[in-house]
Amino acid sequence: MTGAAAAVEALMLEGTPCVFGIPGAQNNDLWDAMKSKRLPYLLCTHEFSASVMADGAARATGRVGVFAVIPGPGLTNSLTGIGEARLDSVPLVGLVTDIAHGPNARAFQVHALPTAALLRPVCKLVLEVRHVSRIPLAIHQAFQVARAGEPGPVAVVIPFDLYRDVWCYQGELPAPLPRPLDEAAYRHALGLLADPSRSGRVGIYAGMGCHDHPELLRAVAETLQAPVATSVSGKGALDDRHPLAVGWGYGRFGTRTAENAFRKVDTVLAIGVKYSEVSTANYSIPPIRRVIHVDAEPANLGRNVAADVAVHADSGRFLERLLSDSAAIRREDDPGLRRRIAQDRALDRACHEAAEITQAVDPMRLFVELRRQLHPEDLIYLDVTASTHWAAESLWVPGPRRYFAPSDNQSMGWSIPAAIAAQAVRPEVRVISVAGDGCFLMSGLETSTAAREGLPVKFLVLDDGAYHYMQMLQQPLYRRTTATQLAPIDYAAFAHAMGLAYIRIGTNDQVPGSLHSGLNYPGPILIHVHISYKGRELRWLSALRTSYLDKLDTPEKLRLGTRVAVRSVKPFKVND
Ligand SMILES: Cc1ncc(C[n+]2csc(CCOP(=O)(O)OP(=O)(O)O)c2C)c(N)n1
Ligand SMILES: [Mg+2]
Repeated sequence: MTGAAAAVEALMLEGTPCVFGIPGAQNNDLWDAMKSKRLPYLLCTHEFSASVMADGAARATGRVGVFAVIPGPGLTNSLTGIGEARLDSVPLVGLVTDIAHGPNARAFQVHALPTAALLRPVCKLVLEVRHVSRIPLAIHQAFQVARAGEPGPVAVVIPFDLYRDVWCYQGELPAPLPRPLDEAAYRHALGLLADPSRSGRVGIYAGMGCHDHPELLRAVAETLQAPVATSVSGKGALDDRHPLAVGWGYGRFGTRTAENAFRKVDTVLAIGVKYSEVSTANYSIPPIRRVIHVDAEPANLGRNVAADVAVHADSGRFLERLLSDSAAIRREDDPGLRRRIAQDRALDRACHEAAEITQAVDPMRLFVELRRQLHPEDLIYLDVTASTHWAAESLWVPGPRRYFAPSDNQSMGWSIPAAIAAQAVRPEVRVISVAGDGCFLMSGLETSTAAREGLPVKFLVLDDGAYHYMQMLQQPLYRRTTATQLAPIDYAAFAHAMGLAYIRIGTNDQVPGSLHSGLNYPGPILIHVHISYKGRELRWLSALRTSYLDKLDTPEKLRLGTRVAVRSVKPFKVND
């Protein structure tokens, strides 16, 4: 078998649903083998999309996402998406073709950038193949490592000439790596949870690591009578309709319900979560008396929030063990807690529903309507827009792996390729992406892929003609905005050019009807929302601002105060 055929067989043995990428002279053998062996592939328009598509598909399915790129520009284009998967703990395998390295390899080959060296800082592991016989083994090892512990991207670097070499293989899958559970630390955590006089009221903070164990999480929460808050990427780990679900983030930046519920919490049980900068609005998470931190990666434990008990464990194994000890940790039914949560959630909802902006669409009006109209199985991909924080606050997510955002690398343009890939591997569900207009300009041409393939993604673009996210960070500190205005775009013409249907939503009144028409259109459609952010309070931003100012030292505060005072009285150019 050729190296290319062996690579494809290995991918098929791993159950790869689709390979995302763009062919080039160095990996045409691989693409040809995919076609011969009927391994599904999806051609994208830019390799940023290749890695992001693998990420989007992985998040939607819980399985390893796969992409294939050429060395040089294909590789460097893909680095942003690999970086997102690295920081957001998403399992990817990248088949990165390399230049030839054998004794007869020539100097100055095309795309001769240092492939493995470029990949190493952004990958969990880079496997360099130097002989055709190693190709399947390296691919299987890559899948194993990508899934193990804290998931992440693994690159398999294969010099192109090896794809054409021939070898005799025995196809064989290695056993999965064991899921960790530090028994001593578990006992310690159990001891604390089983003693209410020490642990008091328990609250659960659930991250992305909980997505594959929603039933275990629910059962543990009910046993402990614990309110459950999630990180942004953990949204849906517990169905938001559950009476113990309090929404996202337990500080001033998340839902009011979570903030209130966690004021009364004495011990937080944080599972599969990293307390990263964005998900804590610049580390402004309130301190809680006792912290039990559970994570599959020991280096994550207690990093930003000191842990009284640090448990190196796979979330599923930890939750299973806790349930097997449920008699020891069971708390009395607490109808008062459930009533308070229900009241706070009703209050949160009422705040979201009040339209505060009338000159164009109020972002909350859009998300409240999305919440009403989404089906429980729908997948929604958010981008790096100011709106992502309104969405996190207001969208209720009825289960795991339905709500996705690029959390810790904040890669603009991510939602579009991620949503297309999700639709490719999950054709039975409706997939929606929500991008700001700035994000849309980064990867909007990828919508042509949805049109070409007939993938009926609903692409929402929130058009405010600007980088509002940057404006809201710049304005209070500099009293002006710089480099934030976007060119006006004719979105109807753009949709037509890409082969998408088009609908525009210009006012709050149009939101229910037009959103309904757009979401129920049978094919891919651009839903162009003329949005205005002027005047809407954003809890995440207020918390971020306070935390930022609190952390400045006195000279920095003085400099900032002087700048703000001077610019407040001097006329200045508002924009750009
Ligand atoms: C690739 C990349 N470049 C720059 C940034 C910094 N950044 C974060 S949000 C943002 C603006 C987003 O604008 P838009 O998509 O229009 O969203 P809006 O906030 O206006 O809804 C920028 C430039 C980033 N996160 N990623
Ligand atoms: Mg914008």
